[in-house]
Amino acid sequence: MSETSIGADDAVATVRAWEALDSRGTPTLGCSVVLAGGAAGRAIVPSGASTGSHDARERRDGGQSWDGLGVAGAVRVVIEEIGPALAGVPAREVDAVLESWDPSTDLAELGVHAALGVSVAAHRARARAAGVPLYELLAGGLPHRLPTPMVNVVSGGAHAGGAVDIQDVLVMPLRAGSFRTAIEWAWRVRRQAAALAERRGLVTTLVADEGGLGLQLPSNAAALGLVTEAIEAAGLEPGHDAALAVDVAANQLWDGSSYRLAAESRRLDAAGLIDELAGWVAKYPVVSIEDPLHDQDWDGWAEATRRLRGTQLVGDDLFSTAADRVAEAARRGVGTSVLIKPNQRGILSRAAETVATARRLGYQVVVSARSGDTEDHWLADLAVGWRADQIKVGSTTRSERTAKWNRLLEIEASCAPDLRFVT
Ligand code: 2PG
Ligand code: MG
Repeated sequence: MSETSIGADDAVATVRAWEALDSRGTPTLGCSVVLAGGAAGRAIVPSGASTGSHDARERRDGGQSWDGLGVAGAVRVVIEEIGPALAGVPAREVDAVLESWDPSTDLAELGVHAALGVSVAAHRARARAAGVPLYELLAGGLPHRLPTPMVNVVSGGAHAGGAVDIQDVLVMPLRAGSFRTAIEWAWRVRRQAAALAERRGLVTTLVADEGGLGLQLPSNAAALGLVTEAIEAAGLEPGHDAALAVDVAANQLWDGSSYRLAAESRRLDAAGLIDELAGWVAKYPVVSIEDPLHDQDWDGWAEATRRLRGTQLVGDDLFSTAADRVAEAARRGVGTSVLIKPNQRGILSRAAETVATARRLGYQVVVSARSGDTEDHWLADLAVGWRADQIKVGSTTRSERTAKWNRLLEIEASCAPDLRFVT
């Protein structure tokens, strides 16, 4: 570890960076920013497995160390270049400096690790200097609201060794009344899903990247059926108290000519996949579908938006948290909701611009963690500060997931009278 320092009140004084590990054991970057007045912020950067073609780039080292996955180069950039350049810069201008440093939309020069680590750490330092929580700093005076959680129950795809093809089957409490109750309901549903699966002789102790159950089920629809049953077994009414959300993560299924449902030995074209999804919506209480088609298929997305009207259609890989792609979607009448993953853009101000664009164009905002996440919980503050409608961080197990739920529970408990829970 090394550092750079200089002095002057709320200006950046010291920037440190180091290598860390994420929840999959993949190297990542930790960073701290200390201001001259002594206020400090730190951040660890997450990383995804299912990525979009427009995501900002990660710069990994290659070579022998950490089998090529290390980020020592990014650590060096923070310590030797970004730190000295930021010395004396007011903390609120850090993002602007990063933006002008690398104006490319994919952050090809700076890379996600260096940029996001510094950006989040600087925001936290600012909040500390102002004596307010990070969510308060980001809210800009607007009343706070807590997002509805989308909680992973059954995992598949790239997060669970392809146990089923779709990446997530999540439960979404609809009428919980408070964030705490919403998490308790989701917790009950996950427990019931595990109990039901156990009774059917399935192994439930092996969990996937995001803490969801990685079950060897006969079909994708069977996963939807199981979670629907679990909602009932938890004493809740499916479709009324709690519903299903699905992340198809279709980029992972697309092989260049068709969508491969390996668990069912089937191949579908876009129209076939849309039919399949429409069938699920008719049969199960599905209220939200993420990435129903791959991220280059604007026409397929437009068709899915028409066919699945009434169902939330979330763009993750489609948007890559980029404001211009949200604007393009609005022109084409595509999707209803934007997934916000800050590391898809790499600088908080850019992700915030996408949130603002989504709102202006009438899209819902869903803030999301990554499948390779960390014990750090800054995402929870972002979701509250940006007044997200929903948040998705994985299941109710595994510390990198519960860190975010726990932070939201803390925020609700600490300022409940000022807070509105979104349903
Ligand atoms: C997603 C995310 C989070 P990953 O696809 O929505 O679940 O996964 O971080 O692997 O992109
Ligand atoms: Mg996704």
